[in-house]
Amino acid sequence: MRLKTFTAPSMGEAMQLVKAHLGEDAIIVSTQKGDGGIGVRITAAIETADEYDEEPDGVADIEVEEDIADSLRQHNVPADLAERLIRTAISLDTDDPLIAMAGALDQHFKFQPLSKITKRPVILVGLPGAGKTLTAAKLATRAVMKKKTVNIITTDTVRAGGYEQLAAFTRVLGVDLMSAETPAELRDALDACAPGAAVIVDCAGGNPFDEDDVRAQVNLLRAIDGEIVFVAAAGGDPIEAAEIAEAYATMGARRMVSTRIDIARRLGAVLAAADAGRLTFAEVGISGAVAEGLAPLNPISLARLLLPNHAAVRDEAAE
Ligand SMILES: Nc1nc2c(ncn2[C@@H]2O[C@H](COP(=O)(O)OP(=O)(O)O)[C@@H](O)[C@H]2O)c(=O)[nH]1
Ligand SMILES: [Mg+2]
Repeated sequence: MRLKTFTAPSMGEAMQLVKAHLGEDAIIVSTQKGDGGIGVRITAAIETADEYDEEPDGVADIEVEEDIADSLRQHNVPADLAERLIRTAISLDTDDPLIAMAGALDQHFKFQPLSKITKRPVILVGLPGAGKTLTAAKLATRAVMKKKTVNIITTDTVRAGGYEQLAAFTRVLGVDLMSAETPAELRDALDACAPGAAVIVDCAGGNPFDEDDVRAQVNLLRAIDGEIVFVAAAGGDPIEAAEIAEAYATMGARRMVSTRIDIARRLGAVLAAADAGRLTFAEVGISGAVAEGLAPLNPISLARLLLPNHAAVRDEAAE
């Protein structure tokens, strides 16, 4: 398989580039907005000659279908979502399970990394222990490494050690940390941030099924114009993850960070959450370390996580 990414001012021009470079048989794996929201970026793939097998028509399709169905089952992806993904994967008419999986993921989900966090404050919400504070520290580290000014506001003032945990990171990074308990304090803290700074708001974990908790969280979220990002640890029960994601989507979350992807052995809950909450995949937490512990997700990297043996199997076959 050959993968190539093309950037052009419009979809039509990008498609022309794909055809010119990879030919008519190219399969579109993902389409995204270009950098800064300008233009279009298309990733396309083409199977290389040595990958064509000599099996009769239809056999390869069945193998792809089986590979994808097996991996979705192993990951505990809910049956209805798995069925939709398999149907799309088959329709792409490719012999390569990785391309089929990536293409299906691209059609069913949206992907947009959190790299451009300077415009609106990024507000991290989710269950207690989801990984919000570590994600805030990772985002701040990334901004500092790019020499951007970053301010962090924590609303986790009640829990013992809530502030201290973050302060330990921000001291090392030399980043300003403020705390805000009420909507008015949150507005004040935002006003006090450095002009043009990237702002990250680390929220206290709440219970999305408790009316009082939800009201308090929503009041804080409404106090400022921020991008609400749902943070959830990968693994666990897919149905439960879907219900939690839906609850946070109702509170205004549009993107999702899945943490502890390095620990999780089944990603059904991650897919089910994004599907139920119609959440855009932003990033994944790939380690407990602050530096380099966060990675953007795209259809291909997610497909690789779901088909972990695929690359190894193909490499073996090529030997
Ligand atoms: N291995 C690993 N650990 C993580 C990751 N994200 C968070 N953690 C750990 O998960 C625990 C809870 O994280 P924390 O940020 O305090 O959660 P919060 O309650 O949502 O703020 C901590 O021990 C973190 O170090 C990750 O991506 N990988
Ligand atoms: Mg926290």
